[in-house]
Amino acid sequence: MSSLFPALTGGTAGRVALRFGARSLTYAELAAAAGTLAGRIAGGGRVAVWATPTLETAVAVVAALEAGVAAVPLNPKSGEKELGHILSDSAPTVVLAEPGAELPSPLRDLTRVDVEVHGTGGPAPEPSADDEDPALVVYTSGTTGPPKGAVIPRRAIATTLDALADAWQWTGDDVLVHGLPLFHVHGLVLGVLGPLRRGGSVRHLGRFTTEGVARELNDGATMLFGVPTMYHRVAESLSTEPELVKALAGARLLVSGSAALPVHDHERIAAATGRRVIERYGMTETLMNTSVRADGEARAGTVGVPLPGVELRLVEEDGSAVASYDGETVGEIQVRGPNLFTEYLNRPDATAEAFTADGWFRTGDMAVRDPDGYVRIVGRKATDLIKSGGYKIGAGEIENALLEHPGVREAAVTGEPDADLGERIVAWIVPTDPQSPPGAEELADHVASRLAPHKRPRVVRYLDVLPRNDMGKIMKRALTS
Ligand code: MCA
Ligand code: AMP
Repeated sequence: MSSLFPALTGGTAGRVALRFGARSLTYAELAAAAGTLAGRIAGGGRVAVWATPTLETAVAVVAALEAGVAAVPLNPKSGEKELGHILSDSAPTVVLAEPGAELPSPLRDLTRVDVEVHGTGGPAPEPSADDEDPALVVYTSGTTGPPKGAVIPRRAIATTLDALADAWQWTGDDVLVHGLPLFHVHGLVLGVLGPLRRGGSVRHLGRFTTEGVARELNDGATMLFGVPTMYHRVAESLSTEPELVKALAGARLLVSGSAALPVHDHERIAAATGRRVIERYGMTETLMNTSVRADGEARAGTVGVPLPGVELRLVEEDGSAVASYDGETVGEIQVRGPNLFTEYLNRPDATAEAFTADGWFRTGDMAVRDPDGYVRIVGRKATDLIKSGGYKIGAGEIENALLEHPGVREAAVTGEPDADLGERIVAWIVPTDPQSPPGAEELADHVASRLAPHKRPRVVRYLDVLPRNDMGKIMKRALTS
């Protein structure tokens, strides 16, 4: 197949492709850096990428794609247990990292390749990869067990980014700003590969701040991507940051995704800036499914219409399709199309379970459709999946980590509404010794070090016994404060 990034060899050589803080690369510089690295890794197996929010991560992923080699982005804050699982499951041959970055012990046995952003080599080798070949393996949490690696083929990336270009009138003239992490689809595929496929620019903030957003949008950036927590923080800051109001008012497109944007935050931003945030709906396994279009009506609380090429249906409990778009009948969203992943790595059981016999992917998201086709997400099938700060977090994974603490006899994890994070993680604990239960901070640190800091419980509640039904199953719906 052809390169995913025609602009690397097209007529945009002098244009800035990537900017991270004070450092940037033009398309010509990116082509040289990625080409040099691609030459080193081409023909080998999968590569892990130590996905810090840096220029090096962007160069490493582009190099892997140019070389036709699958990249496995790693959260640099992963705990040892989670990292160990991802490495043994994905079996990368090398790890690509920024020079000087200290890598934790599970990575020290792997060959390390430092990413040089000022390459001297020629263009990348002609990619020999096929459309169906894997481009990325992105780890995503399920309700139980450790995260699964979603194998995302090259055609899914090309398809989703081109569909978004159509929906958002996204061109090479756009300059995107964001502060999203680079080990998930949102920040990496949409936020870095998206601008590069269009021949446009991305400015990454290193870490999200409202000041950074204001600065960049007031200095030529045209689009903002963020999770609802970021838009909540924007909404909170508008009354005290006039520069931010001006910045948002002047942007071409404000896009939110990864979780539901609360109507209250949508309306507060609209009232202060005159601009409506556009919502799009996706998943690691499906990339993007729906969006409000740039020329459509950005109604609060809806994720818009299916993107070009995406088939979407709502399905009743018995598997039959919801017949009418009445804005009331709730069904599970199922999708089909070239935007879908191919499989969960090493998990044929989970892959088979995720699809219907005729190839529809079961998202687990519950929605209604308005008569004009707009999709509104109203909930999730599984209570054991928590969305906090836009991260999907499986309750089972945290429960298992908590149970490894000697002070914990029993544990159950739930999500509770949170104005900033959407949901906050709550751990319900039966302590081994009720006289001296482990403290909340100790348990948070325990989880943060084994898994990742965003998976740590924000609240710990202590019980004498967990509520269970006759079968012995924990009744999570009874766990409310
Ligand atoms: C706190 N920290 C700790 C501990 N407590 N570290 C170790 N041990 C502890 N006990 C550190 C954290 O690592 C972090 O460091 C800092 O303290 C603050 O942590 P936290 O409170 O968790 O962060 P936050 O400021 O509340 O983060 C909010 C956020 C973040 C910036 C909105 O949640 C975020 O980046 N979310 C994006 C998620 C995302 O991209 N999801 C996409 C997946 P430090 O500050 O140094 O980091 S969904 C997807 O891809 C699909 C396809 C889709 O539809 O988009
Ligand atoms: P992830 O598995 O981390 O890729 O997260 C995918 C999930 O995020 C979806 O199944 C939805 O539950 C949720 N999600 C993504 N975008 C939106 C949105 N715009 N509104 C509501 N939920 C969303």
